[in-house]
Amino acid sequence: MAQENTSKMQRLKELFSEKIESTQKEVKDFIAAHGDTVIGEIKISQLYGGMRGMQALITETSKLDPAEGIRFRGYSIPELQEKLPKYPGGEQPLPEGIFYLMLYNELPDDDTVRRVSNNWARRAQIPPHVFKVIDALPMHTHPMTQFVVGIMALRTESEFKKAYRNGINKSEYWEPTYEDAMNLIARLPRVAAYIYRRMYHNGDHIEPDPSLDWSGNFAHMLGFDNEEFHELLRLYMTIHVDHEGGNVSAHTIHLVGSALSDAYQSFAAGMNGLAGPLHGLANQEVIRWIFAMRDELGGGLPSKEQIANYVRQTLNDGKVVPGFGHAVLRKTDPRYTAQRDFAQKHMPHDDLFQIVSRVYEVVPEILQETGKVKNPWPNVDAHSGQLLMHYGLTQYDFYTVLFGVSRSLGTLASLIWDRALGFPLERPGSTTTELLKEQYGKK
Ligand code: HAX
Repeated sequence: MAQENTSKMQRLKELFSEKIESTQKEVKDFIAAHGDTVIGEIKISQLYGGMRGMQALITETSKLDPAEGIRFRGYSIPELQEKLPKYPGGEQPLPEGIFYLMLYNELPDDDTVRRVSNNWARRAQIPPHVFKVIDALPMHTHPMTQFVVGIMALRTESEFKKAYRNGINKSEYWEPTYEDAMNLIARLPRVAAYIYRRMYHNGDHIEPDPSLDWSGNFAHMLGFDNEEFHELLRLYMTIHVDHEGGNVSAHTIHLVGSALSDAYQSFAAGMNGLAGPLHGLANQEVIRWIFAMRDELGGGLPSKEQIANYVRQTLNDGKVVPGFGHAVLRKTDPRYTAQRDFAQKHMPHDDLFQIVSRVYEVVPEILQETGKVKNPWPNVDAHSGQLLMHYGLTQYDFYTVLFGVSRSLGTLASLIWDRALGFPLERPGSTTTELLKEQYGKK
């Protein structure tokens, strides 16, 4: 039995290894032919402005178009909702499918997705010390901190770490990275669910059900066995996977990985970035902001005028309106639209959905009035909390952990490719204001 399991896992890995050589050649030939081509210019304002708009990274798994939104290996979210395999009787894509697409650059069929599901289920064993380490943290530790601690505790299992110590040849780096990435993806839902049940259900933990798909099992371990919630989580886990390479979490994982830190170290580093309020933590901040507004206005559905006043107050207090704006996008985030469609189908009369919809009607115009916000439209985080609330996942401090579990799929697929393509240590140059003034200040 153990032998049969190993050979099934081997087949997915062999399939990937077959892709490497041709892709390496493609990239090498392209660099040889076009390596000196200039693709843009860098302005001084970009150095001070968070490098917006600078093309500086190669990330194969997805590309973000400001006017259109995210495409994963060329496919938009609505296209993936149509083309990716679904759970029997379900309508939402299985995240196993988008992972396969990102890693293999091919749309999987039902059978392949089942193999990915089974592969992860077989890898999902967590060593007991990981739970002990999490249990040692005070209960008021933020769930994202517990998540990062859990990931670092899992690092005892790193295959890359062992292989490097044993002197692995650099041409083989991808292999233990693949093992680490697959093991980590398989184990993250269990770690996340453990934190959730520890914090909010008196440590009443739920055993995994390996017969379920990856996100169905995650929902089950969180304590949600309603099939509609499983569908929501499949959608959630699919749309949060990746957002090209420059966002804080993906970029951090890529950067730390370039030092040949293993997948556990790299992913934990990225999760600390996701935990920032301008990035993934915005999903908890949206709900906190809406609840604070509702409380201040005495409950119920606020009028458009009341919302407008509250938004203006937020801006006057020198705070951001969470869930709105984006560093790259210049339209309503298609990930927001996918969640809105889900709400319209499954819970059109939900109270919180009414508020989220009304906020959408009011906020963009006010942000536009400021004259400085480049994208007044809602991003992915403006909607996700409402959907989770509807099904009873009300502990919003936990929301960024869900985002983090999903983000493993895109960023770790990228990390495997980083090692397969032999990407070097990332080390851009920096300069000083004094030097810039000396060089360019007199022109
Ligand atoms: N509310 C108030 N002010 C905002 C704003 C918002 N939602 N979005 C942008 N601005 C402000 C910026 O703070 C900046 O102000 P200053 O010039 O005074 O510093 C100005 O408008 C220009 O910013 P920008 O160029 O439009 O946006 P950035 O690329 O600098 O920042 C952010 C992009 C996402 C960080 C920004 O829009 C923001 O803070 N949004 C709210 C937080 C949020 O929802 N974050 C999640 C983003 C999606 C994501 O990563 N999810 O994980």
